[in-house]
Amino acid sequence: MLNKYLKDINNCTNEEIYYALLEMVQEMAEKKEVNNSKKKLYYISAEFLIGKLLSNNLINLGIYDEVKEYLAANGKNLSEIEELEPEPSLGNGGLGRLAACFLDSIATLRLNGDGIGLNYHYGLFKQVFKNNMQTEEPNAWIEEHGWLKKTDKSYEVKFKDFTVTSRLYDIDVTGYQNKTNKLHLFDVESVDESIVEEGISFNKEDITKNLTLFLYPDDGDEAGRLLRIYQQYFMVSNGARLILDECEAKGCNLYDLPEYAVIQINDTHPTMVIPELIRLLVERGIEMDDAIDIVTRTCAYTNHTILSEALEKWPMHYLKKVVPQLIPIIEVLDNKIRRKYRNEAVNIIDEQERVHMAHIDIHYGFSVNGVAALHTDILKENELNHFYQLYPEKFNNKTNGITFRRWLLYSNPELAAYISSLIGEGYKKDARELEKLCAFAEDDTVLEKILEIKAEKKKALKEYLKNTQNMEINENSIFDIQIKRLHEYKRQQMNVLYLIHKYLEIKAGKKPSTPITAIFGAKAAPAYTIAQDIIHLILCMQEIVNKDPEVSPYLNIFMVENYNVTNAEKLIPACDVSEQISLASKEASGTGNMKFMLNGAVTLGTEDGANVEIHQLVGDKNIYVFGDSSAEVIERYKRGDYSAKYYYDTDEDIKSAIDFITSDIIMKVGNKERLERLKNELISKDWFMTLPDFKSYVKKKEEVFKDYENRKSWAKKMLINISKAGYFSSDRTIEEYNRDIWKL
Ligand code: 26Q
Repeated sequence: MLNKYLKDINNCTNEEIYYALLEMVQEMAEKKEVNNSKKKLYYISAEFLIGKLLSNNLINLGIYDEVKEYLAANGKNLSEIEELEPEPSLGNGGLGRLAACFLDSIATLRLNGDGIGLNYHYGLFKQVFKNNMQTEEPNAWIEEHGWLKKTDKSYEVKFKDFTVTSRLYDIDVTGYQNKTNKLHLFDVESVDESIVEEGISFNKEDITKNLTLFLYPDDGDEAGRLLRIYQQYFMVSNGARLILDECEAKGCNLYDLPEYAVIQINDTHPTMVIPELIRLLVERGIEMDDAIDIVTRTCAYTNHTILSEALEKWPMHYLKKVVPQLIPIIEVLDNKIRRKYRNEAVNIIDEQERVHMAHIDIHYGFSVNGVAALHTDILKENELNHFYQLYPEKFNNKTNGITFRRWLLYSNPELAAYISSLIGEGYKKDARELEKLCAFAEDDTVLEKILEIKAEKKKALKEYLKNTQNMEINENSIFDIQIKRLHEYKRQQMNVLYLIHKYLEIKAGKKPSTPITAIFGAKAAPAYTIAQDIIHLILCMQEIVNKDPEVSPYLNIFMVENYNVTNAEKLIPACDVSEQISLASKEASGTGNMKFMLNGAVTLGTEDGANVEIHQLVGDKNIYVFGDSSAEVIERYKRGDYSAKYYYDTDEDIKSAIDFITSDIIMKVGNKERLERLKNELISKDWFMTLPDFKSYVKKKEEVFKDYENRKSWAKKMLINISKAGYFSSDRTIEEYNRDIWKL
């Protein structure tokens, strides 16, 4: 097989080998069986953060080892070849990566399900640090030869003042030793990459040219927000027609649509698929009431956030400007609710003429799910309580999961091979078998080997960061890692306040017995000023700490540039301490927490999102939990009496850490405006309550670092974490979606 593509391998450049492998994988994927059963799932999402595909596909097709060995035997190195593959950045973070893990599991479980999304030419921006600040550049990932396959599918999509022609591109999604599904990505034929100016700025006016250029970071200016509506409608209008076409081709008469299709709406971003489908059904001769009923039985909604500012509410005048054809339908949907319930809180259009997208999903879908047990409980009891009272039967929980193919077999083959040698290969198909590892919790040889593998992965990370980011990290230190989008609720600012505190302690002569390396990775939305300020503070501290000969033997700080899937694959296996420190009640689930645990890191976290379930699984001894509970936090918000100033005034450690932000030492490397703004924010607002948790965070962290010294008992914690991670396989999550919602 390989010989056909790699005839004269010795004379091939790495690039030629890459393209040959790509072609081979595509041909093999095409030959795989496709599930053509009657009912199909459509997972519709504005984001699919798929990461590089070559190795993942080789693993799923079962030829990774063979290819790697064949290349090695001919003096070639697969890792070097992989470096040539550009990473598509078709997602912001968790929600987009979840969609990618789900596609992998859907195909692996032989379910009939495809993804529908957009083909952003530059995806999310590439992050470049300059003067200790983030700048943004386009990430061009589409190449002449790549994974995208141009199809003959194309639709005319009408907006108020113009029409665009779409083009569908497909990416094959291989399942592990199984079938192949499709990721359908729609693009605009008239898109024009040349309108991008400096950085990521471009002319926002000409929609026909810019519609699929960029993925929107989770906020934006006025023109940007309008463009986001154009994108959303473009995605759902194409998606809805693709779905109806496929169903009709199978003999569906449209009244029986729910027997042919189930649409999972990934957060509110694709919500317009509901009115759009109703519009299309009515256009095809179905009565409005019937169309509404059909669509309600076809659509299901997943909520990923309880931050009210992140729940999409589009002003009516925006929608009128972009998609006037949906207005009469949205008004009908709203009127029905007003007549039926007479409760302001559940209306679709509010008094300020804003359309609440989540309300459309809940009223006109048959299922509403949260993404972790605590998150779903909070939705039911608080944020969506009015809706829960109306439709208790619609609400259900689906705790997130991750694909073990990418986050263990590929990222950490050393650990995977060792696990196989202990408990066999069964865990690769049934992740719960990892529990068999518990039997080795007292086995010194096993514990030593686990530590050895961790040390090896730490060395590999050191090499990687040296080569790609010119960083010098100490492999004999504790790797303490926080990698995730920059957001105040995730509280990177608390971690950096700790590091300031530690720096001041070391300066005062109190030195940690094992050196600590704190690693961050995070992109901030360009318009999210405080998030940019926090990145600035981290980068300033990196410069100060690493350059100080008194401090750097004991403490180092590194912020990796352009955190993405590819570098997550290197960082996660090397981690000792996994930072999951969101303000309790704010992180819907988190999925990085699961990836770390699977790779033998120990969690330092609040009782939030899926951390709660990790805690229940591993028990008190194998996780470090601190901070106020979600109930306490929710109560404090309700009382509205939180005063950050009080903590600043009454706690010496807090005061000196915060004051350091504007000290002469930082001002030498930093920007006065940014640092003063951040300090002021922490003292006067601190909306995500960093200060009340600070003391217990510092205390817990000291306990973690002390426990790390006892290598054997630490190794046992690692082993228990790995053995209990099976629950977080996305195969389990997808089985539950199918059992309770999709019923394929
Ligand atoms: C909204 C409007 C305009 C522009 C952008 C957006 C936007 C884009 C992306 C809003 C939100 C997002 C992303 C949300 C997200 O990633 N949520 C995370 O989802 C994960 C998967 O369920 C959870 O594990 C995380 O807890 C949650 O934060």
